[in-house]
Amino acid sequence: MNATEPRILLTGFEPFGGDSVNPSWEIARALDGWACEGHRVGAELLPCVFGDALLRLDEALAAHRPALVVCLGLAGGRTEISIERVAINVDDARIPDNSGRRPVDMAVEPGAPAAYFSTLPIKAIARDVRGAGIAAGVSNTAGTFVCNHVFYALMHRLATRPGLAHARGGFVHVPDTPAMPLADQIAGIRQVLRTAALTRHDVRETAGREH
Ligand code: PCA
Repeated sequence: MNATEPRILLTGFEPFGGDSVNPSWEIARALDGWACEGHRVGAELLPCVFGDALLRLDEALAAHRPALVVCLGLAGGRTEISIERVAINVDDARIPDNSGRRPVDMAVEPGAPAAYFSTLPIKAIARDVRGAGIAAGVSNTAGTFVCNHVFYALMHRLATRPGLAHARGGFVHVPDTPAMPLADQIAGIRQVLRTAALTRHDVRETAGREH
């Protein structure tokens, strides 16, 4: 591996909530080492545990020093690849995490801003994934569980750490299998990374909803 090659950090989560697999990690590990538009993908597994997931994220950021970070998580019940728009500074767990932690109305980062936007070109990504024949859309909520926790912490780090000042990042939720077969999910995330690597300015087209 060329040490000067810009890196894409791609994370996935371990299974949670009684599941035996998590497609987010299956996708990330399938793409580990992939050469994407002049970048090299490095995959890392995050625990589905409040706090501990951020320690792993910090280790991964330090190890990869990425130009681009895309964190993946499973959103059971959704049927399309969801490009998340916004991370909020709230932990509010409906179910326990994998260590039995269940924070309610806690800040991810006390004293930090209420929310951060993804710095990925979310609409161009959703458009291009759909163009590849895979269901995708912009989502306006990443929830309040460990995925939003990681998304918020990632964006806070990108916004505040000088060493990460030039890195862009965001979060993508994927459907369960078999709602979307794993091969389609992998193809969809390849397109997410291609568009994210190549596109600096998002397209101006609505992904708005009334509710
Ligand atoms: N999905 C959960 C946490 C881990 C995952 O893959 C979520 O959406 O918060």
